Amino acid sequence: MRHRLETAAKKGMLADSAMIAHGRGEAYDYLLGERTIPSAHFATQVALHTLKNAQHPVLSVNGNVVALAGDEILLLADQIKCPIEVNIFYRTPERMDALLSDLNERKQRLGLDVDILGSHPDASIPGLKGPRAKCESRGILASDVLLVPLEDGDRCEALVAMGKTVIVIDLNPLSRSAQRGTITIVDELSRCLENMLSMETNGLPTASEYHHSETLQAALNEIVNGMKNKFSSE
Ligand code: PTJ
Repeated sequence: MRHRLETAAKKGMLADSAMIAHGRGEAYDYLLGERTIPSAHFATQVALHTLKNAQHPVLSVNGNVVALAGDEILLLADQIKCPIEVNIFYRTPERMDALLSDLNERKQRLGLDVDILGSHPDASIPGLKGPRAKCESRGILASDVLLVPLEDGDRCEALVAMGKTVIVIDLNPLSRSAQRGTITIVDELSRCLENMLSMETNGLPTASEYHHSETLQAALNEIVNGMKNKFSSE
């Protein structure tokens, strides 16, 4: 995963703070035992059901997401039949170009027919200032359900305030995005996407069966209980 980020950084795809964000994720992943915990597996099932049943689902991606799991996000968009929108916090024309061409190369290699948006922002997310508010009217603005892996807290809040169902993937159950999202999957991004791609899609649980605060508490409990028992059996 670090190597993927190094390669992406050389191509100009990443924010300067991408490695810091990744390091925070790695730390939480250690504490969670580098596995998909049961509450995250359930939240992933609910998220997949919600995406599949949305009117206008969109997968929002940033630099870290394209670098770590560009193929998987394209495969998921293909499965759900929805667009991907490149929507980055530290927006520059150079980074947008690098991310859009990386995704388009992957799409061609995989032979997929997925709409990749982000190059023509003609709308903005209310409540946010500056370039990070930019989005496309036929993408994020029109969406009813959004997948936002590794999202920044402000943007997550602004999207929820727009009335969207926001599905967050974040290893830190205490982050503002994890707390403010509608459905939060406390899992590592690429592991979560692989789970979604291989999941049985019949009989998935619905959003009415998902309990947000219990899901976040379950992740914290895994961390705390895992610590308690760590050395007691040795
Ligand atoms: O490409 P940009 O400009 O949109 O910038 C992207 C980053 C990720 C740099 C930016 O959004 C950022 O600074 O994010 P934060 O505020 O550091 O938040 C990242 C969150 O993602 C943290 O809570 C991490 O624990 C979590 N995280 C990091 N890597 C992973 C992860 N969660 C799941 N899987 C990961 N691989």
